[in-house]
Amino acid sequence: MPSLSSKTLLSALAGAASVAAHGHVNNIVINGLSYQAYDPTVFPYMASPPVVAGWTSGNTDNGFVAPDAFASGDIICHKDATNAKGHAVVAAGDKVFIQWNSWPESHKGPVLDYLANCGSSGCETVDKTALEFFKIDEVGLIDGSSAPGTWGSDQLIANNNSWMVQIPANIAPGFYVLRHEIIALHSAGQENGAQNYPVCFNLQVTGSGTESPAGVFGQSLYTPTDPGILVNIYQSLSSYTIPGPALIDGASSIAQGTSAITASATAITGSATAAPAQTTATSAVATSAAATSAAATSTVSSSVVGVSSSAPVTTAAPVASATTSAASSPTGCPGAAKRRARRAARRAARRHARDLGLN
Ligand SMILES: [Cu+2]
Repeated sequence: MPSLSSKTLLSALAGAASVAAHGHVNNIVINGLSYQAYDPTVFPYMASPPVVAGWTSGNTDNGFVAPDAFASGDIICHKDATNAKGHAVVAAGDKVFIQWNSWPESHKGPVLDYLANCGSSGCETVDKTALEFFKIDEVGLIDGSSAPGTWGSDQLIANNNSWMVQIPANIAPGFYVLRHEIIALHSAGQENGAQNYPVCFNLQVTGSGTESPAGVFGQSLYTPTDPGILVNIYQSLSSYTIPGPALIDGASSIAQGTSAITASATAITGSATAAPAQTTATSAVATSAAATSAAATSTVSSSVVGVSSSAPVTTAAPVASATTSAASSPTGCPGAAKRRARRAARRAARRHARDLGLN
């Protein structure tokens, strides 16, 4: 649409595009139980959003955290994230299936997973800046022979926009934040061009493991010039250095696959060791906010790829798109820095529109 290329319209378009084409995590599945995630495109507009195991976050546009925010709290669990008020239960050694609602093919890059121990009081009140994350899973460049290569993100898309991560069997029982992340590298050839999409969940890990691995503060995970952050993927690559610390001993990135949903579960509150409450049988999932996981229920259990086609309805999203795309990048910086940030956000929005084939 060449005649409509005013900046305003462009960023509005890009905002709409990012709602349609970017993604967020819809739910996680543990041993057949589906726990709803925090939906950043819907929950902020609800009077009383449900208590879930996913941390709240301010990425109402399904947007990203840029490298110039790597030292800020936003990199930990996404923009303005606050503690989830509930948690899911998982045994060490078990798998967590993380279901995104969609992911754009152009947004190639690594998929990473971390844990951080919250201490005995649980993760619902922990100070996120005090969390020390250790890495339990990473998949970067799978095949770089033909630019822009095949990446963890491509594996995620091929796996029904979902990711399977194993909680290491040697981890001591306790309350942990699971930090899952995709880093999109389509614009990473220039500084501040990478895009981090982190998302956090509260887990109670049970079992008889004994390890308490050392970790890294979220604000210290990456720098803007890490070789895996500032990298041009539009050339054949023989190797890629996945950013962040090394995997802990005992962790391994497992083969991808699906996790059939047998019931939906409500996040557990408080610090008691409780069996997860199964609120609904599979057949009854379709009530209220679980509409999207109902789609997941029928499709995932029959092992067909198809959740994303019906899931991203997210009707409330367009409310935010036009305004948030430009204004929501780096927040809280006064004057010139703010204007610079707005310009950067507009550039990013234009890049997105281009990437997504809108212009
Ligand atoms: Cu994007």
